Amino acid sequence: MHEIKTGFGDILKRQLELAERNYELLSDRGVRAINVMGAIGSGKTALILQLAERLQAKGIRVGAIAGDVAGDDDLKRFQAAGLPSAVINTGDDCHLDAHRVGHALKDFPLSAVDVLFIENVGNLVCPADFPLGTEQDLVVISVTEGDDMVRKHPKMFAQTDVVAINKIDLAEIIEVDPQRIVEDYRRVNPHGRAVLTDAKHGRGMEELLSVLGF
Ligand SMILES: Nc1nc2c(ncn2[C@@H]2O[C@H](COP(=O)(O)OP(=O)(O)O)[C@@H](O)[C@H]2O)c(=O)[nH]1
Ligand SMILES: [Mg+2]
Ligand SMILES: [Zn+2]
Ligand SMILES: [Zn+2]
Repeated sequence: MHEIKTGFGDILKRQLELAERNYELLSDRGVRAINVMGAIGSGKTALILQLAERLQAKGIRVGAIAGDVAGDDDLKRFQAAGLPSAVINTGDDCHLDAHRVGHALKDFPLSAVDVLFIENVGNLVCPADFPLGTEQDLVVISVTEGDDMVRKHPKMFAQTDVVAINKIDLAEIIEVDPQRIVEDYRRVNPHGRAVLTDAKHGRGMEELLSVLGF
């Protein structure tokens, strides 16, 4: 991968151009990409695997790119599910960016997929500032993170129109009311859609797919 030699002020502008390029490449190849963001352990990988299974049952071919600081754990989960997949290890960076994704797309078998999930690095802060060139964004939060995730990260939720509130099977146990999270989300993003999910047992998946437009 080549270095981009620019001052800090130029980085976001350059990233926007690269995101635009990714978007064009993906639409030229007929691939619909979804940037899946959310905290560490919120259930991003589990949710992608659940959605992939259901999409494949509808005859839609699915691929996945795992974005992680290090390691290939999520890559192996995608591979075990038979998905064309790749990993982007970001090293020091706590987010994916359009430059890294562009390089990954160059090597990816795009002709083998209709939908490409790009799992971002786990955090709710800087991924909000780095568009990747995907058609859609999805944020996954879990009730186990507490009921204040939306209030603490208004930017991420204001700009993301689909949110999965995951691990609802654990809501009662940890005494978090998912409806509070839904209400917070409505406040920062009145036209967004929140879906309650349990990616471990596969609940809420059909509704989430429908909200995503499948
Ligand atoms: N009980 C429960 N566990 C879940 C749910 N979704 C994910 N998990 C578990 O939470 C852990 C982290 O999930 P993972 O998909 O790796 O999260 P990621 O870091 O966001 O990709 C795993 O042990 C999953 O099995 C859920 O809805 N309910
Ligand atoms: Mg993961
Ligand atoms: Zn490059
Ligand atoms: Zn970051």
